[in-house]
Amino acid sequence: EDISSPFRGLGGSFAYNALTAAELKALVQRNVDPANEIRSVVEEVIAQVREYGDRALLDYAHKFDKVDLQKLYLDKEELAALASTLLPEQKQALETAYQNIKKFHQTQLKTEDKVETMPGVTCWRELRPIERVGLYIPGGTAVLPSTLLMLGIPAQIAGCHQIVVCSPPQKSGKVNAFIAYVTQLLGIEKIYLAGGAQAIAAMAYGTETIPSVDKIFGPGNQFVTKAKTIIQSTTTCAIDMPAGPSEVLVIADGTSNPDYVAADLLAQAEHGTDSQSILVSTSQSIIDLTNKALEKQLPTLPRAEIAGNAIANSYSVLVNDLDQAMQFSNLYAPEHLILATESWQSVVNQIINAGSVFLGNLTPESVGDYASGTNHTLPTSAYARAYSGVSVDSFVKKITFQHISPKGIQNIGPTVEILAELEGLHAHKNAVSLRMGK
Ligand code: HSO
Ligand code: ZN
Repeated sequence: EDISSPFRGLGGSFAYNALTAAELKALVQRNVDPANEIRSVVEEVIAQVREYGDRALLDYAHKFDKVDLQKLYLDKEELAALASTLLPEQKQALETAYQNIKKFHQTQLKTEDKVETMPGVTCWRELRPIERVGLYIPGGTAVLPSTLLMLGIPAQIAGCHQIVVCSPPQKSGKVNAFIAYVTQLLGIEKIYLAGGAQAIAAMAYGTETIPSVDKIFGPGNQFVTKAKTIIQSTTTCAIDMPAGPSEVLVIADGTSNPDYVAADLLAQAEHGTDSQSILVSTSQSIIDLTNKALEKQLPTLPRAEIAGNAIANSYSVLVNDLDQAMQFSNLYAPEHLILATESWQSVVNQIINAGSVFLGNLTPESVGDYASGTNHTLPTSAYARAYSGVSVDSFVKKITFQHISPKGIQNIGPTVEILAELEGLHAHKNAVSLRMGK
């Protein structure tokens, strides 16, 4: 932290009415590719993993994770030994989260009705799991076992045949014990010890030890994200979504509690110095009180330095009313939106762009991050304008089917014949005419 400019809460403060259209656009702009300069580094990592497989992964573990691995995975027994070190209340908390997330995601698996578009012409969709999926669970400054729950549970519900989990090894050559316990809840028997861009390359191309997959999920640092976008455009392996720094937008009015609002802004800020915590309020005094509460709460946090930097890079926006707040929020398209107001019901319908929404003064983002049931893998960097968060849908394909009966071919045949004719595609026309008995 810079001692010449003591922490005073949110770094920027704007008034919505004073902003020009161009200023507004600049304010909601996130740098969608801050990591372009690391492309060549990541391309080199991918090339090494393709060429040398396990050997490259062991070398990278030595170089980046500072550990000499004997093998590139932990098996069921090793995971069980790690998991056994958890306290009973820790196991209980992970189990409660597991149950809630499972309950919520199970309802997403729906069978669709068959539709008879014309007599004898029946169309429908059926779900099939993506066969092989790869889940990346970051290590780094904060290990996130909750992310394994958020990705593993929908994969399990979807019925994916093979779930490959990669996580960077700790200096002990193991993974965090909480992650090990979650593998037990999910019935996953192996964790592959690979991190960073090299883990993504391994799951995309496969190595002697790590199987290749059809789709890769999970957050990560700039190197991981860059690797995901590269493999998405150069292989048939898909990815969940482009991931940027995490963000929250809190809408507050005279009915908000500034201590709660500050706590929510800090919860987001402690993820990383590049996190964004945006406060949009109808009340200047709530903004001032929130900044005071930030000053008070920040020094109590173990990750104060990270959170303080993120808050200093964030801002508040003063608006006339909740309608204007929603206009700004929809433009920003936040990953997380908190409606910290008693009047949340009056604005819910106006939400157009957001990843996940938290309603009222007693609903912090933290509950959704861990345990309420919703998924925390969400679109950042304004991708919420077009993307949804991870769900069971992300782990399935929806295949369309159709069946034509003898009556059906007579009913639909003439339409197809005419359309084929007007496109000049006579083989298309014939495929129908023959079946009509012409
Ligand atoms: N807020 C993060 C998820 C998370 N929080 C994991 C705590 N652990 C991104 O949505
Ligand atoms: Zn979080």
